[in-house]
Formats: sequence, C-alpha cells, structure tokens
Amino acid sequence: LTAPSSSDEGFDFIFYMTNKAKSINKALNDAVPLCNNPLVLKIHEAMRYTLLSGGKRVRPMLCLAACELVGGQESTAVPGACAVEMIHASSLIQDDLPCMDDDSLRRGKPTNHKVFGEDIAVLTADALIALAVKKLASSTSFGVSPERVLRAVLEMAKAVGTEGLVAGQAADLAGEGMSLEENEVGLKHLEFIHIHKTAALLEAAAVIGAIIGGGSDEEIERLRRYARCTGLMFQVVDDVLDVTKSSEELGKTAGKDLIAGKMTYPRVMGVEKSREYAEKLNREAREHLQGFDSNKVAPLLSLADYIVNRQN
Ligand code: GRG
Repeated sequence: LTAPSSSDEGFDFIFYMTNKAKSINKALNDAVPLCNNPLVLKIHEAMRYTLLSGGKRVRPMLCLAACELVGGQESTAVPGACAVEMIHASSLIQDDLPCMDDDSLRRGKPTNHKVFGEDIAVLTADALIALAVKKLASSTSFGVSPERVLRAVLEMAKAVGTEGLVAGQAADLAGEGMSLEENEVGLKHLEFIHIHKTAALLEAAAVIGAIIGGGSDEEIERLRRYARCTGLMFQVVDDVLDVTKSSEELGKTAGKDLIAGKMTYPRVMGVEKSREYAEKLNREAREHLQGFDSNKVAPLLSLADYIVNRQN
C-alpha cells in the first residue's frame, strides 16, 4: 500500500486499511472451511485459493467504511463485505478462463483453472456466487431488518447480472479486436464496459454497506454516486498503469491488453488525458461526500486518493 498523497492530514489510512483487511481476511477464512468430505474439499480449496490469495480488499473496505459513515457498526457489515469480495473472486476466476481472457497468472500466481482445472474453476466460481448470497442474507442474524437485507441482496444481484458484471464482460468481448476507427463511439463503449465491469461492484459494495448500516435513502444515493465515480476512476488508473508498466517492462506480460488491441482509456484518449480524467473523477467523487459529517468522511476521501495514486 502507498499512502494517499493529499488531504485528510492526521488520518492514518494505511492503519485503517490494514485493520479492515484483517477483519475481512479472518471472516473470509472462516466462511470457507477445509471440510472432511473430499468432494466438497476440492471446491473449498479452490475457493480459498482465489479468495485468500492477496488482493487489495478495496471493495469490502468500501462496504465497511460506507456502513460506518452512516452510523452503523463494522461487524454488522462484515457479511456483506465478504459477499462482495466473493463475487469479485468469482468474477476474477471467470475472467481468467481460456474462453475469456485466457490468463495464466493472477496476483503473481497461477490462475485458478491452471491449478485446479477448468471444470473445477467453473464450479468454484458458481459456488462463490451462491456463498455470497448466503453470506449477505445472513446479515439478519446481526440484527439487520429483513427489509434492508432484501434491498442489499437486490443491489448485489443487480451488480452481477446483465445490469452489471455480465453486461460489462459481454461488451468487453464484443469490443475486442475493434480498431478505434471502426468503433466511432469508442469512448461511450469503453465507459459502458467499465461502468458495468468495474464500477458496478464498487457501487454495490458502498450501497450495501450504507443499507446495512441503516443509512437514509439520500445517504445511500450519495454514496452510490461517490462509488460510481471511484469505480470508473479505478479502471482509468488501471488502464494507465497497464501502459506505464508495459513500457517499463517491455516484453513481459503487463500491457497484454494493449498489445492484443483491447480498448483502454490511454488508447482512446492518450495517457495524459486519461490521467486528467482520473483526477476529474476523483474531484467529483469527493463532491458527492459533501453533506456527510466531515469528521467521518476521511476513510472514503483517502480511499479515493489511494485509488488515483496507486501504483499496482
Ligand atoms: C457472474 C461474477 C460473475 C462474473 C461474470 C467474467 C465476468 C462476468 C466479469 C469480469 C469482471 C472483471 C474481472 C472485472 C475486472 C475488475 C477489476 C478492475 C479487477 C481488479 O481488481 P483489483 O485491482 O484486484 O481490486 P485485487 O487483486 O486487488 O483484488
């Protein structure tokens, strides 16, 4: 982790993020036990492989921070935060499959299907989605009303299906190999991909946290807008990092998307303009937090800064 460069002097973001990651990692570890049944054990091992193999935990942190911002307790939002990370893990496994991006490395380690085989990887991704629903629904045992839990489940379902990840991935596949000339609405297409493929789950993370934490409709919507900007910014930065890394490490796997002709922000608008766009999204994200107690917004302000300044 690198510390955010500006704002929120006095707020120790690294300490905050490390603590939140600890709570999440423990809950994720408990959620998928190594059981005795050998048939189930294989899937659980594969689930644990992706779920517990590092990762920045940005989405669960967003969920916990949104919950606390609206006055909720961290512990109430832990199941929801785990659920969002399970969906993320499922999407990574699927994204890496030979029929999708066909990647052999993720987080510096062999991808799930390389270790467990394609058949088990597909089942693992399915099982992670089912477990996510189960986890989120279990929030009722933490005193969250069934109405709020149902609302949260609907948000998560929306972020996964044809209003979210699936739509983004389908649009990404459809755009592959298109030259920029061919694709007159390049930027629109790119925005569609990333609003769905990346921002939707970050948005769901924040909204689920705010719902579970007891936020008002207005608070929930403000956090939705903050997270949507942050999610899009996350992807713009990702694309820029891919280019900068690929020129630093020419010949290595970084920047594969660029070489393969995948649409990215730097391809559509250039590196400098992409950086400026990320800064603009950061300013917009911060504006959506105006109106919340200024003493309590530091984690989310710092998270946006961390995303815009991150190096990996
Ligand atoms: C039904 C769950 C489901 C998915 C089907 C395959 C697919 C549709 C969607 C792919 C979505 C995807 C992989 C988007 C990329 C999002 C992204 C920016 C990933 C990297 O996130 P980080 O940097 O990763 O937070 P870490 O490793 O830190 O967790």
